[in-house]
Amino acid sequence: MGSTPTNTPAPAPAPKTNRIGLQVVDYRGGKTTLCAGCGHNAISERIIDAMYEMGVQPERVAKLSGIGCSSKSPAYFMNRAHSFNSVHGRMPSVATGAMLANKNLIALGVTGDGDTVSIGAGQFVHLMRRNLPIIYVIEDNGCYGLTKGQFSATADLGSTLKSGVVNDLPPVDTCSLAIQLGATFVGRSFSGDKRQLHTMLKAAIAHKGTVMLDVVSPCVTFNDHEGSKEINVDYDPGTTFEVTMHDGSSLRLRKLEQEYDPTDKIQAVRRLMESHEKGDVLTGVFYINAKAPTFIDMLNVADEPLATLPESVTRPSREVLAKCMEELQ
Ligand SMILES: Cc1ncc(C[n+]2csc(CCOP(=O)(O)OP(=O)(O)O)c2C)c(N)n1
Ligand code: SF4
Ligand SMILES: [Mg+2]
Repeated sequence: MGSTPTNTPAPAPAPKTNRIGLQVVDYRGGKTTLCAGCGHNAISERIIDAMYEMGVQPERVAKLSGIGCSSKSPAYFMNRAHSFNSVHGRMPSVATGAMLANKNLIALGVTGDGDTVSIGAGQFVHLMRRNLPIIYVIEDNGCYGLTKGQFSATADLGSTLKSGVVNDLPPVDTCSLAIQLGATFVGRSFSGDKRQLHTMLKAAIAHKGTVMLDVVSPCVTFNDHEGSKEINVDYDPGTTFEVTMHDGSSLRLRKLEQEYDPTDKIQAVRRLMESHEKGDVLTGVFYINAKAPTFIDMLNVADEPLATLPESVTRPSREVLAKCMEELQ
């Protein structure tokens, strides 16, 4: 007698995993509370994908931020990573302390244009010149989203608020500034450019030193309704793309050509300035220096991270302390 054919369903395919055996869900975070269509949400998605694809152990990552909608976003990716939401504009000093205490961490700073270029300008300047190993992402919307959309120092000259107020101050270009100050991997992208941002983040994860990525990230503060949609763009290297923003204004993105040489610092600054003159927002990786020593190298810190050294090594003995006291008398 032949066996009765059964209709057993085919076994479900094994979930996709990365090189360390984790699934993409292992890189997700809490549900976002940011506005629908906010560019910051798209950036969180790209961080999740890039970390997953690069097979980064989530527990090695320290997510660091300041205050702002952008600075809230680390709550929406990589729940398994460490996280520190610091004071407005002060994330760089917390990041520096964390990395000096445990150089095995992968520091990922997520900040806003207000957090970085307004209140945090002093801290930003000194972070960039130290080449601390960190991926520093500015979610740049040209305004203080969290406190109702006032202009930030990256807002374009002549841009207008819904109230009619016109910005009459020139913007700070965070990328030129970072290059001149000493950052060793500097780029700009657009939150809705999945392809470019994804590739840029993966390269950033592989870099040793300060990565400064300025990601133009539209704020829908003044246009936050059910129809507010994420703005997606896809354009080729060497071409321009005109984006219409939520408030009706437009932005002309220009992507660096494939043959561009990112090791030439002077050219990088010149290209940024020339694009600015033309009214273009240049995107791509402008500058890379893979050879510069990092802040950790310069300080010649011990191989074993300070955070995991036993007390017997970090604490001077009673005799040593007594000797110090004697010398002070
Ligand atoms: C010391 C201090 N000053 C001012 C504020 C008020 N404040 C909170 S967020 C913010 C600006 C945030 O702008 P940005 O960093 O660009 O983030 P976004 O919300 O646009 O993502 C300001 C001024 C604060 N929280 N702390
Ligand atoms: S106010 Fe602007 S920056 Fe903040 S969540 Fe909404 S869209 Fe994003
Ligand atoms: Mg902002």
